This record gives sequence, C-alpha cells and structure tokens, in this order.
Amino acid sequence: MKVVHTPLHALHDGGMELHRGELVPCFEMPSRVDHILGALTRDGHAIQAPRDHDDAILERVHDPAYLAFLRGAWAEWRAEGREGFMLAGAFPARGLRRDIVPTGLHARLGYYSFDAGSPIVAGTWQAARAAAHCALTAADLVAAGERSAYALCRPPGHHAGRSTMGGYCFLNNAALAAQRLRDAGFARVAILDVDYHHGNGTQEIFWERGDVPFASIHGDPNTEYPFYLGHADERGAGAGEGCNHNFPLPRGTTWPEYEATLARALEALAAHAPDALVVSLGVDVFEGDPISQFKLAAGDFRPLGARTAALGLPTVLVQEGGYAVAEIGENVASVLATFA
Ligand code: OKP
Ligand code: ZN
Repeated sequence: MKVVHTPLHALHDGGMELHRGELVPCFEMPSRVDHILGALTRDGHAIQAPRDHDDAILERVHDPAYLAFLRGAWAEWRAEGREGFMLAGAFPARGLRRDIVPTGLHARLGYYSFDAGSPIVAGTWQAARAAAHCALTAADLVAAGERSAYALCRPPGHHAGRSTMGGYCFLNNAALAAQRLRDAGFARVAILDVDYHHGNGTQEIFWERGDVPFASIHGDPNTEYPFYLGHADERGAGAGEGCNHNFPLPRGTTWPEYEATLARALEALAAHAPDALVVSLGVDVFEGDPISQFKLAAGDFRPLGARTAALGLPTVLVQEGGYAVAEIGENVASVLATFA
C-alpha cells in the first residue's frame, strides 16, 4: 500500500499537557511516527512525501478565521514575550458568549479550544498543515485509482471541528480526505472511526450532510474523553438525518464485543451505498494503551482490518491515536497488511 509521510510532523512536539489535574509529558509524541514508519518499511510498503497544497483547500472543512488563528497563534504568543507552549485555560461554556470572537490572544485560544490538553508550539501549524497534506495526498492517490492508501498523520485530526481544536487535533485530516474524495467525484464517502475516542470533530463537520455518512466505535462518553459528544442517540440533522452512527462501548471491551459492534457499524455505513471509505485509524483500542480502556490484543488488529477491507471500497486510512508507542507500529502494520 502507498504510505504518505513527511518528517515535518516532528515540528510539533507539544511538551506538557494537563491530564486529570496534573501537568504530564504529552502522550502524543513524535516517536510514534518512527515506530509506525519502521514497521511499514519492514513490510515493504512504498513511502512517499505529500504534495504541497494551497491553504485555501483547508477552507473546504474549516472556518477561515479559525485557520488564521492557528496560522498566526505562535507568532502572536512570541510577540507577547512568551515561550514554552500555549494551553487554553478558559472556555465559552454554558452562559458565556460565543457570538463575539475576542480580540486578546489568550481569549481567542480558549474560544477556539475545547480542552487544556492540546499545546501549540512553534511548529504546530507547519506540522498540522503537513499532516493535512498527507491525508489530501492519500485521497488523491485513491481518486487516481489506488485501491487504498495510508496517511501517516501527526498531529491527529478527528477531534478538530470546523472551528475548534482539542484532543491533540488542529486540522481534521480524515474530514479533509473525505471532502477531497467528494470533490474528486465520489458521490458518497463513508467515514469509519475506530479510534478509542469519539470523533467529535468529524461528526460535527458532517452532521448536516447526507453525502458523508459517519460511524464511530468508541469509549462511552459518560466516562471517556471527549465526554460531551458520542452518544448513540446522535443521528445527524437536516440532510444528514440518519447519517451519523455512534457505537459507545464500556471500558474493558474485548474483541468479541468489539467485532459484533464493528459488524453493525460497517452494516450501517454500507446501507448508505458509499463509493469510497475513509478510516480514522486510531490503534488506542489496544489493551496496552496508557490513556484508553478497551482490551483489544495485538492479534485483533488483523481481523479488524480484514472486516473493514471486506467492504470492498476504495479506502483512505488516516492515522489518529495510539499511545502505546512500542507497539504502535506493529498494530498499524497489522491493519494495513489486510488491505494489501
Ligand atoms: C486523541 B485521540 C484533557 C486531556 C485528555 C486527550 C486525549 C486525546 C485523544 N485535558 N486527553 O483520539 O487519540
Ligand atoms: Zn484516541
């Protein structure tokens, strides 16, 4: 399978994140990519660089003012004499105004964020932009006739909404890939999100659209991040009514339960008769993941991939989470092997 990768991802190295009341080193770290690249190179996948895209293409999915904020945030931070990393500390929750985009930098940071766990550093914009280019290039490969392609995206994307960052995500790589496939002529593009965490950003972006059905299998938001979206009763609205499919599962879920749910998710997507598929491939469902609570074994990733590949659709796989760094390469490689 063609793999799209660039070393530019390493420009984003967040430093510290606020994790359950404690500042800890970021779980989402550059070495994740080294392990994935190692395993995929060993397996003989062809690695290629992304094509550079004009920033205008990002506006197919994101709000221009949000993009302008991300692009300039670090320079503004430095102009205030600050260093280190940017983390939001206040958010426009219930009872507060969201109709005014504030002028101050820290006010805007909170306005555009939904958590305090996604640091912005000097290279964040460049890295996020490069990850988006990986996803767009993988979509272009599939549009040009490849059966499947894999975008080694970092930072990940599925928590990023139209104008919201969070959960280590800034630009929604999977949403951009899906939109790119739509623009290339695929009439309906399904998105399957198997990351442990609900893909709230992707759901939000396509909520009112009937052309990009979305299914997500994830930890129950009652106790699992991102907490405030991802329940089973969220079905989409307007033209997208009935096109959103959430499958929350309890902590401790193992393969038999997961497999049955995956079958339901694939069936729900197949019912929309999609022409192409985007997979938000988080391997943090692995039992050894340090921040997730499902119990899939390394050997479960092959059948996970095989069931998904059996949909028989042109497929773009986009890397999302996975924080058991020593095993991440093997787990991703197992999924990709089933698409070959
Ligand atoms: C990203 B992906 C909140 C920090 C919570 C965020 C987990 C993001 C997972 N202060 N941690 O879906 O793998
Ligand atoms: Zn995740």
